[in-house]
Amino acid sequence: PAIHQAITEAAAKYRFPEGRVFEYGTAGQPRTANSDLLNTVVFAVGLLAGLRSKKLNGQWIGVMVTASHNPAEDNGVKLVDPMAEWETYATKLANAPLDKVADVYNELIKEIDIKMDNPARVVFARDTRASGSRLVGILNAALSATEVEFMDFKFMTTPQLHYIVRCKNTLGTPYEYGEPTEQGYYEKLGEAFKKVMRSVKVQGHLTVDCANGVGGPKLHELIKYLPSAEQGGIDIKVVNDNVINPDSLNFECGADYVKTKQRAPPSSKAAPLERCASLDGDADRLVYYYIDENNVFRLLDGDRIATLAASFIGDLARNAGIAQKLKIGVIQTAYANGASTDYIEKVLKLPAVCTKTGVKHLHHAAMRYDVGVYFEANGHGTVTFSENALKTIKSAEPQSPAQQQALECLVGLTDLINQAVGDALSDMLLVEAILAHKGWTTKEWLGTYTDLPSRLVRVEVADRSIFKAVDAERKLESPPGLQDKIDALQSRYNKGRSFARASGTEDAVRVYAEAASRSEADDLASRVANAVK
Ligand code: NG1
Ligand code: ZN
Repeated sequence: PAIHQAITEAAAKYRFPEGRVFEYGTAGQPRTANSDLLNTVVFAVGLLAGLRSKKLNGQWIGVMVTASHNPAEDNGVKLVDPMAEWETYATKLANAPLDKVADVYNELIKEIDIKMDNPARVVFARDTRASGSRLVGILNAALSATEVEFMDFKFMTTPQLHYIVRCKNTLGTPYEYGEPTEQGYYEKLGEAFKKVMRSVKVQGHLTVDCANGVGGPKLHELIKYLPSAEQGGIDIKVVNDNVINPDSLNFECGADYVKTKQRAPPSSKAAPLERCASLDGDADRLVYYYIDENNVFRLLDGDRIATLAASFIGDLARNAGIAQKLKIGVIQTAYANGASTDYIEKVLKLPAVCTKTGVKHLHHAAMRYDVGVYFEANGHGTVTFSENALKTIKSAEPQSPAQQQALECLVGLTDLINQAVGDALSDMLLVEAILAHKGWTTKEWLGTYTDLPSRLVRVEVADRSIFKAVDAERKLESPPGLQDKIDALQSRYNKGRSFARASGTEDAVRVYAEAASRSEADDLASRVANAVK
């Protein structure tokens, strides 16, 4: 009853967003930061996070306030440990009129069967968006009203918050993940990087575009824990690290800009062949690129990071003499370039699995392997190691110095890679280490296979809910007949592949097409887009 009262009083400060219905999408982010909708959604997520923690007997739950790669004026909120059925609970809470929120909260307690005597613990953080402080205040109000123990980690990258949650929940168990502090994160990455780099040296320097987001200050901090260039470490030049001007966030820079525009940020001063990387606004996406000798932009996206990591870990497992004991798999979505899938299956001889869009699906599929390498083409991804993999790697008896070296490197990788979630800073260190080990420049990395030209178009439709996808979102079962048209179209092109699906984050349908030549890919994309309209 006290909580019911407190919720109602806290909720009375907000306005119910007239005429709008909140739905949980691919990433569960309603977007415009100043809308009443977002206030009530954040309040609902705060209430829900406490319930979820109680349900899990007081496990720490994370709440991140960010809109990732989206414009500075947007914002959003995500639960660090998402579960499909909790999305429907969030929807219920967020759509309740404010004077009824406490009633819905009570109904949920019954529906989910929550023991209210259990402790509830929540950590939260935010990116650098101006609206973040207001939204964190709302979270605070929801958590206070429901008597939840919480910690505010202020500014953090999304993966840093995931790291904190994992550390807190494994403290005192055999799976202890690390020190649950921001410094602990840097120390862990720094130590692991040194271990992986023991016998090699990074060539040249790396320019990192931080999207003018929270990744900028955090990268500056991380660098303090890395070996200097003289010690064999990376010579990192940090650019687009302005977090003072709030409008510059993701503006003409960052991983999403680079991937979708297929060009370097206009502000880039990188010379030809210089190695460059871009993070997104909350530093959970990473892409690499360079300008070649002919001034042509060359992108190394998530597919490239996945193939690089899978090939390296496969080699290490063989060199360590444990290849037979580690089942390695690569998880992609339908947006992965067909050439990368071919390369994984035919050259790396590893299984390539396709899942629905959204990292929760990829992460889940990755967990079915001892080593699960998963990346979305847009640069979000990581590598997971199963319990069996960790045991195998840590207990293997090396039979030669070469085996020992490979094993030590693998051990280092299990610490270097953020296994909780895709992490641009951790992925960046991984890529740098692999390139150093292979002695590769970005040009050699790009040379492993040739991407098929591809095109992604966004099609505005009257009602995107009629587009129902099946087969890992590669086929449409509704509207009737459309898939047959797409099949017929793609069969006319050399290496043609195309699919359409409703976006989970935008009110639009996305059409993807690839084919043997640029003109064929463009043509196929526009014909399929016309069929969708
Ligand atoms: P939607 O809008 O459902 O296509 C987009 C990205 C996903 C993922 C989510 C979450 C593409 C084609 N889609 O999803 O990969 O990153 O946003 O941010 O890039
Ligand atoms: Zn992001």
